[in-house]
Amino acid sequence: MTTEVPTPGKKVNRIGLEVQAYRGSKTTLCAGCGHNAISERIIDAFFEMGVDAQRVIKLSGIGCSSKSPAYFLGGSHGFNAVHGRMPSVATGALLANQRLIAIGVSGDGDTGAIGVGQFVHLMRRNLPLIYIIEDNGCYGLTKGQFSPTADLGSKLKNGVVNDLPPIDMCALAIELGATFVARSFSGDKKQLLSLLKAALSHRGTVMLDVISPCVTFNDHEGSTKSYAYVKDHDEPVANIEFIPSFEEIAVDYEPGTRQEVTLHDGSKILLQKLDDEHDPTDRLSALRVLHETARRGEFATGLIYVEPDRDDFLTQLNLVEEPLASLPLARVRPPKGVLDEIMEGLR
Ligand SMILES: Cc1ncc(C[n+]2csc(CCOP(=O)(O)OP(=O)(O)O)c2C)c(N)n1
Ligand code: SF4
Ligand SMILES: [Mg+2]
Repeated sequence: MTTEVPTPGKKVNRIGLEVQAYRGSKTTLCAGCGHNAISERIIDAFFEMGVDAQRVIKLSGIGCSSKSPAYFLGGSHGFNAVHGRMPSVATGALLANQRLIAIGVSGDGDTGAIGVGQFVHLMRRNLPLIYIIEDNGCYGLTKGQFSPTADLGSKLKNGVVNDLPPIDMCALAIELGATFVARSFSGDKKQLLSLLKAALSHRGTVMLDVISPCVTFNDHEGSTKSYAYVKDHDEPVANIEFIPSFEEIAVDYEPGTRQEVTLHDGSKILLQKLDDEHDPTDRLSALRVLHETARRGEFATGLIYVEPDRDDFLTQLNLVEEPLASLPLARVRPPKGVLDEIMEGLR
C-alpha cells in the first residue's frame, strides 16, 4: 500500500491519501478535449473509493484516448498495447495476477474498427476489467476521419458526409453478454463519477461508452458528437446515486420511482428512473431504450444494463487466488509420478 504523509488541512481518503496521489503526468491532449475531463473523473473516482493505486493496472491501445492513462494514476502499472489489442493484454495480465484492479481506456476507432474482434470476445468472457471507450466518432490522432461510431449523415469539417450506419457499442456489448453497460458524456461530471465508482464495485466486465467530443476535428455543426449536439440530445434513463459498501447515506426518492441494484461487494446503485419503462436488469428493456433513443437521434445515458451476479472469467476458470506469476515451481509443475503416468498412458 502507498504510504505518504498528508498535508495538514488537505482532504484525505479512507486509505489516508490526497487526490494528488491519483494524478499522472500533465496532459498533452488539446485543451478542451473530452478525454481530459474523463481522466479527471477517473482520478476522482479512484480517490473517493480509496483504491490503492499500486494494485491497479491501466491499459490502452492507440489513439489520443489511449494516451490518456499517462495522465492519471501515475503510481500504477501500465501497458500501452498495439492498436485494438488491449483486451488480450488485459486478459493475460489478469490471468497472471487476479488481485489486480484493471482499467482499460480505448477509443471508438481502437475498439470499433481495428479492435472489434478482440472487443467481441472480451464482452463474452466477462473479464473483470473496466473498459472505457472515449467516443468522439472520429480518429482524433490521425486527423479526424470518421470512425465506426459516427452517425449516418453526420459531417466532417470539410463537408464530407458519412454514408455508413454506426455501430452502437452499448447495444453490441449487451448482445454479446457484457454484465455492466453504461453510456455517459464527458461533460456530465456527476453521472460519470457515479458510474465509475459503481464500476469499481462490479466484478466482471464494465463497458462504459463515454461520448467525448474532439474539439479539434469533430466539434462543428453537422457532427452528432459535438458538445452542443450531445448537450441537446442527452437522454438520461435515470438519476444515478452510488453508495459504496463502506458508506451509509440516506437518499430521498419518491416512492415507486426508485430501483436499487446491489453489486458484488455490497455497494448499491440507487436509480431514480426518468424512463418509467426502463429496467436496467432486463436485457430486452436495455436494448429497447438504446434503439428507441437512437431512432430519435438522441443518446440514452446512465446505467443501461447490469447483471451483478454472473461469475467473472477468472472465477469460471477456477484460478487460485494467489498470482500465478508468483507461485513457486513446485506448485505449478506436476510431480514426476504424475508425468510418468501420463507418459505411460501415451504408449
Ligand atoms: C496497426 C495500425 N493501424 C493504424 C494506425 C493509425 N492510427 C493511429 S490512432 C488511430 C485511430 C484512433 O482513433 P480512436 O481510437 O477513436 O482514438 P482517438 O484518437 O479518436 O481518441 C489510427 C487509425 C496505427 N497506429 N496502427
Ligand atoms: S485531436 Fe481531438 S481527440 Fe485528439 S487530443 Fe485533440 S481534441 Fe482530443
Ligand atoms: Mg476517436
